[in-house]
Amino acid sequence: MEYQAIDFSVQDGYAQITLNRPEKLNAINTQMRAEITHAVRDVSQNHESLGARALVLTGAGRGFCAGQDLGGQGSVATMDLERVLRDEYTPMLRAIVDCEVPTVAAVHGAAAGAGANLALICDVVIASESAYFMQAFTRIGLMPDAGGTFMMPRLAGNAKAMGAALFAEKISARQADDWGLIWEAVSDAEFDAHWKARAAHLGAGPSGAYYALKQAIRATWDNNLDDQLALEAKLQGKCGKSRDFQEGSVALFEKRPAAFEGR
Ligand code: LHQ
Repeated sequence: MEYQAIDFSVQDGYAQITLNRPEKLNAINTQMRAEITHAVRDVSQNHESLGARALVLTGAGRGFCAGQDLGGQGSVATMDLERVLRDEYTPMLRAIVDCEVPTVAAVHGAAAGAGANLALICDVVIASESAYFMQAFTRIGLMPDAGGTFMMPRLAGNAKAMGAALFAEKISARQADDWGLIWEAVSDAEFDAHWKARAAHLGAGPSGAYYALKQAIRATWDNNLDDQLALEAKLQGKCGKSRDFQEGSVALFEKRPAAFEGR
């Protein structure tokens, strides 16, 4: 697939999807959704041959993403939102959640509406200090979508999820960090180097263990304790047979960093 609305690259052991409609604050249109979905599935299925043990989502220009492309005046009136969400957003969000490598949203500037929730559904969110997250929906007479009503209460609790949705205010990166919405907020000056170092760390990591822990942590939302303990045992059983576990345990006793092969 030839990408137009995104850029796609692989470097330092990680793949990178850059939302690339900076003149629209990377607002998401049908084309961008299709391209993100395709690229995420490609990374998930072909991460070994691509040499990518992590996937970063980031935005070109001065922000991460302003959510659904609302087009010009009047153009949303004809849009069938239920269809767009069901047929276009859901497969994209599912692909991200199911991706076999860790997903990292590197967020600077605005992350608004579906753009905020696209970031929040990733496994790790790293934000620059001046970034903000906005459940902008009620400002235009909508309710949060794109997984926002699922992720927000689970990450920040019901009180913050309700307030963020009802008041649709900007939540600063520091606030998002304090609430537990994101993994970390870092200074603007350090942001680029920092998320790249994080991504490269994952890019040199034990990808079998990463995939297993992703499955376990996602499953805990639906499981009871017994189911979760059983799942941990099954997944750890697999990790225990990996070359990376052999290497990791040998390296521990040899007092050197492990050189993981990602298998
Ligand atoms: C935009 C957009 C945009 C197009 C800025 N679209 N152009 C809905 C419907 C269907 C299915 C599924 O889901 C959804 C959920 C949604 O995501 S609904 C949309 C939710 N998002 C919003 O309501 C955010 C709208 N944008 C804003 O409130 C502001 O742009 C923020 C606060 C994000 C940033 O403000 P500024 O930094 O002041 O930037 P700006 O407003 O000047 O925007 C820059 C340009 O981007 C501007 O174009 P222009 O030609 O005037 O320079 C905007 O028109 C354009 N833009 N958001 N969603």
